[in-house]
Amino acid sequence: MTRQGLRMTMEGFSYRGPNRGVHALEKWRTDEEDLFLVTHMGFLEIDPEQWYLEIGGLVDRPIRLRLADIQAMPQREYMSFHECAGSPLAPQEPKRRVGNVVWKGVPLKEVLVLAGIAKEATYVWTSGLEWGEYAGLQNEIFQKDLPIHKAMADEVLLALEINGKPLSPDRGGPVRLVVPGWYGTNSVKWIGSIIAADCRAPGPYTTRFYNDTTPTGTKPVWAVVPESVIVGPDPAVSLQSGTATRIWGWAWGDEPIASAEVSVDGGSRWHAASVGPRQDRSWQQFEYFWTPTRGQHVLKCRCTNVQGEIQPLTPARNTVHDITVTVVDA
Ligand SMILES: Nc1nc2c(c(=O)[nH]1)N[C@H]1C(S)=C(S)[C@@H](COP(=O)(O)O)O[C@H]1N2
Ligand SMILES: [Mo]
Repeated sequence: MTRQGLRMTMEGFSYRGPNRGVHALEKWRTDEEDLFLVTHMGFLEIDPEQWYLEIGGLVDRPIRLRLADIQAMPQREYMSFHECAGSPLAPQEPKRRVGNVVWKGVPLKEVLVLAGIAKEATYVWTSGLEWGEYAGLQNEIFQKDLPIHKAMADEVLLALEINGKPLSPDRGGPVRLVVPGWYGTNSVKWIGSIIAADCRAPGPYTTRFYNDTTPTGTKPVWAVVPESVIVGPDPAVSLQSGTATRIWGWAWGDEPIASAEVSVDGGSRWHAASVGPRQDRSWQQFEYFWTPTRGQHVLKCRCTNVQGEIQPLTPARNTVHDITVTVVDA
């Protein structure tokens, strides 16, 4: 049965982000206008009055919730970095589409409990309501899955708000899934159905795309691995020799970041940077002071999480970020 009250406002893959890239990310909490937007098959506009969420599969009581039902449930706020994994067609290419925002909504767990999720359920499938074409595939739904331990985690939300405002249509409103700590691809926008299951979802967005090849098989693109970016200095502005210069940026990952390092010579030597605190799953600030000499210099940053995982120098979505700065005589 096709749903009423849905309209595609733009078709096809789309990416929008700040013109200055990561150098625009100066605030701890990213303003929405500086937060990237991604969609595979198009943007959807949903009439909130006609929207509903179906919860079925391995549950005791399949249910249908309207927007007012969700709004009436207890909500929580959660700060989290939000990062796109990059193109599923080029999974090793770093894109650095990231921000740090505050979401508000109803924990997914609450609706799973309301529907009486069965003991046999090991995965929760979530799908968006849009349709269209992506990478030569027609009429596939945007369906993702979460293993039960993450689906039942307190931070996973059916979000109604971002940074204190209702979600816009392009942001996935009226209700979207948010999976803090995991790559953006898992945070299904325009959510319309939830299915409890005992296996992974079979569609292209969980099998063909967002499933990295490893030496032993494949690995779903789920938890975010450690990553960091240099926000300042902005390489578009030249620096002054002999002047103390702050090199700073953000570091994040599903696990907290324990340390960060900066190199000012293209990666020959690394210096410990100071690392700030984390709130919920926010990003963490790092900084290092450097007094440069005249010329061009390649600056790099990298971070390590509490498990000892470090960013690689080899091609990867979280490969070490570098910028080239020009230093002139003061
Ligand atoms: N329904 C739906 N949800 C989706 C997508 C999509 O194409 N359709 N794209 C995903 C991807 S790849 C990312 S990175 C995030 C982007 O969320 P944002 O546009 O709010 O930044 O949404 C995810 N959720
Ligand atoms: Mo993405």
